[in-house]
Amino acid sequence: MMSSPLPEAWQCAGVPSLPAIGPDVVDEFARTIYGRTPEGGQLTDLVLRSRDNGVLSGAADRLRHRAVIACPLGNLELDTVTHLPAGASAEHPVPVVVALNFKSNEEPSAKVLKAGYAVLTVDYQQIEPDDPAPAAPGVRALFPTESWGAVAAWAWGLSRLLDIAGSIDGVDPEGAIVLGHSRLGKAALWAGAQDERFAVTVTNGSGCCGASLFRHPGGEDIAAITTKFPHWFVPSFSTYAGNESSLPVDQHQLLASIAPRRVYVASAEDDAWADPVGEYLAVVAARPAFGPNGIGYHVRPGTHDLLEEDWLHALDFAKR
Ligand code: GTR
Repeated sequence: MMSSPLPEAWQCAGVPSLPAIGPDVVDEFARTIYGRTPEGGQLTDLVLRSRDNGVLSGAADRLRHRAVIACPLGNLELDTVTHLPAGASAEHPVPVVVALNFKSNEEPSAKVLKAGYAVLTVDYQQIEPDDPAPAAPGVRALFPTESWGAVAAWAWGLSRLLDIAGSIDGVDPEGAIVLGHSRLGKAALWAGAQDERFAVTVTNGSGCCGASLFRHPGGEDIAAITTKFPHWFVPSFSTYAGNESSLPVDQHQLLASIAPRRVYVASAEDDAWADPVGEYLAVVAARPAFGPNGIGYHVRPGTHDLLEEDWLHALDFAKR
């Protein structure tokens, strides 16, 4: 689906070819950019702390849980919020969107819930602090593991949210959507590529190391992202700064690696730092890997944000 008319300049830009996608492609992304998300992390306890009826429209419901996840070197505790649409119950569970959030469990809009999905979310920094030298360690300190960046840690957290979804009455973990914006859109993409339980991956405004092509010039590049956010990736990723053409992969291959599961990419016209043209070209280049309606895209007017309309377009795609 290409839902908006595209700016004319985009239509003549180059589309890279899509190499054959083997099982080793995801390994290559792990080795080069994100680091390998380790196996493990077991949900051992889920305690309901509060339940508020009617906080949104009608009889929508909001559940707050404390989840305990046992990791090899200790426990991680998460304070999750589950937004249930009206009518969701143990007898009538609804599909779920799992999404990390920036602002301590912000609310999805009433229209999002009306679309019939539950939304399960947690503050992303409860999983891993977004800091090159954090005051308190995150989940990466709870694994005796080699190298994985914060984006991979957040992707790990998205998979744990899906584990949690399976223990909440009213939520059906089958057919789950993973969704994220910006740095959390990078994490959603990496989670979708690694965890086959996600039926639909939605990456919004994810830019460099998200949906946009490294080899399309414009916006943030490897030098900028690894200088400002060295903790997001494996340390050796910075050796590609200024040398994008030597990377063994590009982001259309990551999108394509998710097929035949489905992917939705969203851009904003004035989000130059995320390079919306590079995001669009990655979608076009990845398309041969997908069946009809396997990959969707929209670009809307405006700047870098995850708006209600972005949610609604993505959920509309997911329902097809
Ligand atoms: C920017 C960063 C982007 C994007 C964004 C965000 O500063 O350069 O890669 O992730 O932050 O997360 O809002």
